[in-house]
Amino acid sequence: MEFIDLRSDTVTKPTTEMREAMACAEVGDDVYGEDPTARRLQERAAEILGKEAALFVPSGTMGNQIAVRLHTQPGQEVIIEERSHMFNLEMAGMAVISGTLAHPIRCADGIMDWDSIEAALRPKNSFHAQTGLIAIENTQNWAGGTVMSFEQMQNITERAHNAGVPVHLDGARVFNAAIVLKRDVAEIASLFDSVMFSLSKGLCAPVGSMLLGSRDFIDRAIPVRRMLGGGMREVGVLAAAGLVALEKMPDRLSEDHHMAKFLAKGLAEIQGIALDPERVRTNIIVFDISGTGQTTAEISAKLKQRRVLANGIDDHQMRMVTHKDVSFSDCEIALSAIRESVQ
Ligand code: TLP
Repeated sequence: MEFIDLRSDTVTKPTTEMREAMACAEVGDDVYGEDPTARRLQERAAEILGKEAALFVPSGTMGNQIAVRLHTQPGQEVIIEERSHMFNLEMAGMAVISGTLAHPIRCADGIMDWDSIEAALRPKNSFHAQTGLIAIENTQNWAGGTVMSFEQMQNITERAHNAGVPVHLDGARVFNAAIVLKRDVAEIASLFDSVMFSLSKGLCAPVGSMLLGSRDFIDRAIPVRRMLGGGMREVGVLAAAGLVALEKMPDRLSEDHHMAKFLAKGLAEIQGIALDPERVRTNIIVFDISGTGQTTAEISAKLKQRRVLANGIDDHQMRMVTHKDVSFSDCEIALSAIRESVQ
């Protein structure tokens, strides 16, 4: 049975071109640094993002957590938005792996601003854990794919650097942000000490993310990746798909944004759903279903019976994500299914 899967852009299947590239990939043992395809992917990612070096990692979570480990000392704090992936969905990794404490702050639309960050910065004394890192997520997933402006990123990173605090970008969907901001991803990446972006979300690769930073940062990231079990062997079969993702897929992400806008407009007309479609700028829609008198779990179950998959992020808020493997007509079907499900 075919489902219209709006749970995430992580569900995207690799393209035919990716599968062909995987089948023919030149490979070697990457733990010895001998996989030519993984090396090519890393070089191309560094080039495109304008960073000195890049590292292929199995997941975005691992990329983010390596960054925390390298930027911080045990006993330090990481300032982060309350709805961020690194705070909510990475299994308290920053505490377990790096001995750091998340210092979450709540900002409108999940978009951090300098005033809120400054208020959370710890004074340099012997009473407080020191701030070791600021982590920004752009686009911001759980707040509904919201986008922090270039100027805001510039302001935050500049002031953070003046305060001696590094800034990491969880740019799982940085290519989506770049489209909305009409900026090159390299301009965005240049502001940050390190960047993680995902190949396996809207870019449709089956597996993998990239961690980027200075040459020294990436040299130090390699043993941490190994410690976390991310040293991979003939990984060129995956990197080959990653290369196609990186070279060919960013250009089509705007289609996902148009589709999300279309879906959001339809959703906003349904009684019991609270959503401002004007605020949907990328491929993620988060909407409140409290007005239907049902929980997200109930609605998800009804949608599933109608062959539409979508999950709640809590009891009241549902998330729908558009991607390559759904179409405008799928969105129309999903809208009918949700109309029936909320009644
Ligand atoms: N996000 C997934 C789920 O884990 C929620 C999704 O379906 O959106 N940063 C951000 C902003 C993310 O959205 C995700 C994954 C990650 C990091 C982690 O990437 P992976 O899943 O590769 O570890």
